[in-house]
Amino acid sequence: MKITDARVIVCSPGRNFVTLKLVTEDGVSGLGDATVNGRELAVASYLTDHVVPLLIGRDARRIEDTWQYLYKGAYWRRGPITMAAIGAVDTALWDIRGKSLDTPVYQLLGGASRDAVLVYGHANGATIEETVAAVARYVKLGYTAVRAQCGIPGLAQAYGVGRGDRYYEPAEQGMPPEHLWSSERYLGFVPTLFTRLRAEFGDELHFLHDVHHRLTPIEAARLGKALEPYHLFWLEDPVPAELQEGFRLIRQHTTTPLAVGEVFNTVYDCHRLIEEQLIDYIRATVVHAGGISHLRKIAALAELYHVRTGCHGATDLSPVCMAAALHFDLSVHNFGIQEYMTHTAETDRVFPHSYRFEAGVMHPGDAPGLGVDIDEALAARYPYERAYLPTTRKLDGTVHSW
Ligand code: KDG
Ligand code: MG
Repeated sequence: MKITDARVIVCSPGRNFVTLKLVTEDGVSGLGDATVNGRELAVASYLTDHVVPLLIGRDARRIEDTWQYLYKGAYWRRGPITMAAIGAVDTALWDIRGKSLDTPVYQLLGGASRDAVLVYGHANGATIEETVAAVARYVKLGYTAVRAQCGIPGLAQAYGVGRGDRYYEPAEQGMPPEHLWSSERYLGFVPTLFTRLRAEFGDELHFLHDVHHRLTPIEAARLGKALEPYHLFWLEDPVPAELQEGFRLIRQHTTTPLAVGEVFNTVYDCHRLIEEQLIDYIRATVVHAGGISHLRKIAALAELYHVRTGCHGATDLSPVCMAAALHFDLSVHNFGIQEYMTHTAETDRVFPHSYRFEAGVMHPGDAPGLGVDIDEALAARYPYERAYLPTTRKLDGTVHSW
């Protein structure tokens, strides 16, 4: 089953996506997401200029061998661009395998370990009252797990808070906007938000919160401790995670569960976090961590250490990645939760899919392969538009992690 065609489709139906489409000599096609938010064309070039020539003529059934060939054979390993490109090839090959065997991908991954996949939605508001109202809307839709973000008094912008009623979409056209940040103002305010949310919604609803890499370990320890009475499902990305051992300090001080990993590319970014049980949830996902094959290896290591999965699922991960994540989530034993942000109607039209949401859970559907397609003619009507994620500075002008 030789690969005869491989092409990269860059489109912007509401936001930019990079999609790899592989076609075999039998006419079976497979899709992989290769989107890296704000650096899309770098992955498109990596694929078109360097990977596609290596794929033509290869046996589409050799998924693991192709992964190793692209990883070890490149000499220059790891990094978000390389791993997104390898992840797209891997995902497309699983899609092809499922379609050629007429079975959904999760059946190839060991079958369903659960009936459906628990997801969390994003509630946010400029004020606590707006956030309370947003959480109530998610509860009404059947969600039992909700991420809550809120504007911080004294700061003009806060991570995770959208403009007006729009869902949150941080990338913007033009030059990157600069946001101001104060850890002091943030740390003083966040416990107030969760006091109010627990008072309003009681004890059962799962609450999650994303710090988005902004604190130092000792600040994160203080926040985790302050939030213990509100028993969060998780506190996400409390610090930048290049320094894995930095999590020891946080862990010594708080029982608030920790989730990390949306920017991780390989198991080497998280093996110490997992083996020392410094985190509770690993948030690596299909597109940015080398595809379904590599993500399964991360999950297998995590399973040994009581760490569960919590795949990143923001809107910059295309419906192709969302579908792949749901097949993975349904199958791995140590699944924890899946992030779910709905895409725009244009995006959903460009990527018709069989996955579905109902009452707080999702299912990938039973279509052969991933159950997601791309309407290439429609995609061509939404050309790429340069967009950047924001950058952050502290109040004194020092560059800070966004
Ligand atoms: O591209 C960046 C986004 O994917 C990220 O900011 C979203 O942190 C995020 C999340 O948890 O969804
Ligand atoms: Mg996050």
